[in-house]
Amino acid sequence: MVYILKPEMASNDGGGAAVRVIGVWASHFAIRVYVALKLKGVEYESLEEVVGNKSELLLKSNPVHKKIPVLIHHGKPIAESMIILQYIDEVWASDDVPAILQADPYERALQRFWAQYVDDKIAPASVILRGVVKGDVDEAAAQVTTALEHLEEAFAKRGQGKSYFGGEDIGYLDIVIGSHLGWLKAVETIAGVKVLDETKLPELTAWAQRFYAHHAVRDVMPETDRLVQFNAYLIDVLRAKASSN
Ligand SMILES: N[C@@H](CCC(=O)N[C@@H](CS)C(=O)NCC(=O)O)C(=O)O
Repeated sequence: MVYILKPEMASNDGGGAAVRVIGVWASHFAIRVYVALKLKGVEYESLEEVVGNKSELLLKSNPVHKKIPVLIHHGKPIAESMIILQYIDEVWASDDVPAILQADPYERALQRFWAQYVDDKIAPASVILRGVVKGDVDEAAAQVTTALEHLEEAFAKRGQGKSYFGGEDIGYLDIVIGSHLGWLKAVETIAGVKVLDETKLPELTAWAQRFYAHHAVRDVMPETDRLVQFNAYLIDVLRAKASSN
């Protein structure tokens, strides 16, 4: 069972469930953590942050970056989504649960390379296309297109007829790229640019459909309309904060 609590309701660092996630439902960084826990079959308590009003628990748990997501495992906080994914994979490792990272060191290195590439290129361009951060919209659109073209090629080369980047099941890179899909779809509505074009990206769009349908993903991937609404709300919150400073 998944419990939903407000951060203020969480007692302290040592309280609550064994596994807690401080996050925001719409955050692609947080979605990664939810998907990884679901893939491993780990029950968790979801502590939803209020946008624009960071909880004491978040500030205490991630005092350096003050960002979500944070995984709290038996009271111990772990920050940074990609580090959290690796932690989850190491802690819940047995023959009965799927592995997130592949066994082969070279495959692992490739997946980490592409995961970092995705966060360096897609995440910053996406917030420009969403109007959350100021920047050159055409340049941002071109950056996303180039990144997706590289991923299309990488999937065709690495996937070798497999369903996912991770092979027959989703893995590290699937989770990292897949977490961006909701916002990429929302960007198409918000900015009016086609980013997931199936004629240009046949492998990637087919992979995206499989990813969305996966049992660990379907319940935590927000609907595009909700993300579009959330984006407008986020922009309002940021504007109000900027004008009050
Ligand atoms: N590199 C971090 C990025 C996390 C991040 O940027 N989180 C955003 C929400 S999507 C956040 O907490 N922003 C609040 C802020 O920047 O103050 C990760 O992978 O976890």
